[in-house]
Formats: sequence, structure tokens, C-alpha cells
Amino acid sequence: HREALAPGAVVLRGFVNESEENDLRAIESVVAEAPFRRMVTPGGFRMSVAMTNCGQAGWVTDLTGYRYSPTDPETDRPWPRIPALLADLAVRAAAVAGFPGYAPDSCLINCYEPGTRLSLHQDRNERDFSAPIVSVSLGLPATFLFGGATRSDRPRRVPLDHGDVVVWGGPSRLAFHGVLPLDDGHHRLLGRRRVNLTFRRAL
Ligand code: MD3
Ligand code: FE
Repeated sequence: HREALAPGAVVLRGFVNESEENDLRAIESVVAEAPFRRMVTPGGFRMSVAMTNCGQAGWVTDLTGYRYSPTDPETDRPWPRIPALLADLAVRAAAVAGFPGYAPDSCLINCYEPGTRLSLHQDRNERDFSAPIVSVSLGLPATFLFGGATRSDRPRRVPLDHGDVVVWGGPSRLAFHGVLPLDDGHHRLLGRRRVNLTFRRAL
């Protein structure tokens, strides 16, 4: 079912159904080509969340800044393609949420282990903020922090579980957001991990 979180932000609970779980194996083929890595922020801190990408461009950070790169800096080769079944899922979710014709060109894959977190931030390295970001939560449940237009707006806590898809568009596109430290647990498909896919129009 569908819940409006805020203007432009729609939660689709359980949008990834059990019959689509086989399709998720495509993530493993991406990770085989472009392994998860913990990147360094411009401030010199190593992120606790491990990341990789697929698509025409991938989000990267290092001491020189945040950006989208057409190649994986670990190998200097192009990122793997976005698996078609996963891109379809994101396009269908965007359409249900009121964004027809969504054409993501990038997918950031985040891997959380117990204790890892993502501090409050905005996603603003993309060229065009009119396209939504579609996020797919897999594995262990997490508490998502959904703030406002400024860092000081007190964030709401939104529980996100395996199979939940959120479409962040319109006025929510530039909201501050983050993820609380992951609680320990075990998930039948992913074990002690949460994997989050964020589809983006980056270029
Ligand atoms: C709201 N990832 O990769 S997904 C990120 O669960 C990121 O891994 C989190 O924030 C995660 O940048 C949250 C949900 C999300 C993604 C992008 C957004 C929410 C957003 C952009 C604008 C507003
Ligand atoms: Fe983000």
C-alpha cells in the first residue's frame, strides 16, 4: 500500500514482493564486478556504510569532494549496467507515485552492517532535481530520518523494512535525511545486513 510522507514523498510498503526476490540476485552480479567499498569524505572520514554503483555514472567521494563518476575509481572501468529488472522496479514505483517517464541513469548501492549509520545530509550532486530519487530497502529493518529543508529541522523517524520502496520527489527532493545506526539482527535473504538501492537521474 501507499502512504504519503510529505509533499512529493511516497512510501510503497512491500512494493518488492516475494515473486521478485529472485530478481534481487542481480545485485550480486553488480557487486562481483564493483565490490562494496568504504569511501572517504572530503573531511577525511571513512564512511561506515560501504557503497558501490551501477549505471552510466556512480556517486563517489574522496578527499577532493563528492561527484558522479562514469568510472569506478578502484578499477577505472565503467560501472556495471543497471540490471534491467531492477531499473523496471524503480520506473514502476516512480509511476505509481506520480512520476511517469522516470529514466534513472545511476544507482547507488549502500550496504549497512549492524552499528553503521548515515548522518543527516542532502543529495545535491545530481544535475536535475526535478527527477525523483527512488529508494529500495532490502534486508534488516532501519530507522530512516526524514528532515526538512534545513539541517536544523527536527527529523521524523520512518521505519523502513525489507521490500519497502520510497519515492522522493517534488519538494521532498532536497530534504535533509539520514539513517540511524543499524540494529543487529538476521534477515533470511541478506543475513546481518541492510542493502539500500537509490536510483537517480544524475547526468
Ligand atoms: C530523501 N541513502 O544514498 S534512502 C543516500 O537508506 C541515502 O541508504 C539512505 O540517503 C539509505 O543518499 C536513504 C532514502 C533517500 C534517498 C535519497 C533522498 C531519501 C531521500 C533524497 C532526498 C530526500
Ligand atoms: Fe541521501
